[in-house]
Amino acid sequence: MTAVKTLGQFIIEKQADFPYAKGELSRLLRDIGIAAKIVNREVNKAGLVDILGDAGTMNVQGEGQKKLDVYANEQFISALRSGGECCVVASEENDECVYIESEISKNAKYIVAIDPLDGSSNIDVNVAIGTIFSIYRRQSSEGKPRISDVLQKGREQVAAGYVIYGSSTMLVYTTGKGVNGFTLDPSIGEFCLSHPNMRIPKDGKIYSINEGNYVHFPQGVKDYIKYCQEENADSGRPYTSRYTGSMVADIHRNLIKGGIFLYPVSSAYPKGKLRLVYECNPMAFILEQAGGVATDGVNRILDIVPDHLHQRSAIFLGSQNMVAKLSEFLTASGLTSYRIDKVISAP
Ligand code: P6P
Repeated sequence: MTAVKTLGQFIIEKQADFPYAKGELSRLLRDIGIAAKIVNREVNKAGLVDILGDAGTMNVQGEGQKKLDVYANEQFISALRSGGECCVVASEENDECVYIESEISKNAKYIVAIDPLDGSSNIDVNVAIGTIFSIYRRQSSEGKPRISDVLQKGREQVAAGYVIYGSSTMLVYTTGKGVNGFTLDPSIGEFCLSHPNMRIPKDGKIYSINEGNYVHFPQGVKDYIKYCQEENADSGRPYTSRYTGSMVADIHRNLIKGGIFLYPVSSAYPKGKLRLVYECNPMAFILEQAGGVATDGVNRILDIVPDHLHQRSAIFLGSQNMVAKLSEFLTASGLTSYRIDKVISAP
């Protein structure tokens, strides 16, 4: 019986990976873990408490905010505010950045970008939802943090992770030295290491895309979908189509089993639907650290310079060989697509 290793123990143990760290990042990750447990408690009883249904407010995306969205946002911001290690929170649920200007945070050096409850349209139908977070070190040296501290390239992230509230609740994160997964044990109220050193298979047989938008997809994406659907025993095709409409759930499954997640541009979302700063970048960092690839079709996601906080991006990420095959179709259709051989392979 191997000893249980909690998230807290693991974070402290790995702190040695950062010789100059004085514990701030460790405490920041701990604060996020605590908020995740609080949100998990409410997610698990959402069907029982009058916490469902629209809160009547709209977020910056013009989407109806469900009460659980609002609650989760408040919990993460509150945990980050009281933890003292974060100076700015950029949240999907807030039009503008939330600057943390408390006495305890006056020397805080970290920026957190977060989608507090992604996939919230699935709350009412009991499909897995998630939290996605991204952590940067502030670049400005003094005074009020600048928006440039928030709009950094994804490759500047010092950590990224997600929480999936599903059949079990897991927290998966990276600090740039591989990916590790922790499952919440409700009997002790701790996230325990359950998936050490997660690696996505180089190949897979699952493709995840909302095929309802097929007619609006770029030709190369249409061609790739048809490739996935062809009968070819040698390559295990037709592949399996799996799509829940919850980015965290779809990517978590593909990370474990191998697969590709695609959200191309469409007529409804000419720049893509998913948000670069707090959805695409953290997921791209995690997938690359697990040996996968993440691109918008032309650029490596982590190399894109964000223009504004709620900027959207097309995204194709997952198993290297599947993204490479997609890129062949994008190139054949005339797009100067991203070349997988440029990918920085994870350790
Ligand atoms: P569609 C949920 O609203 C979300 O932001 C992601 O979690 C998910 O992958 C995507 O949008 C689903 O979008 O257009 O397929 O419903």
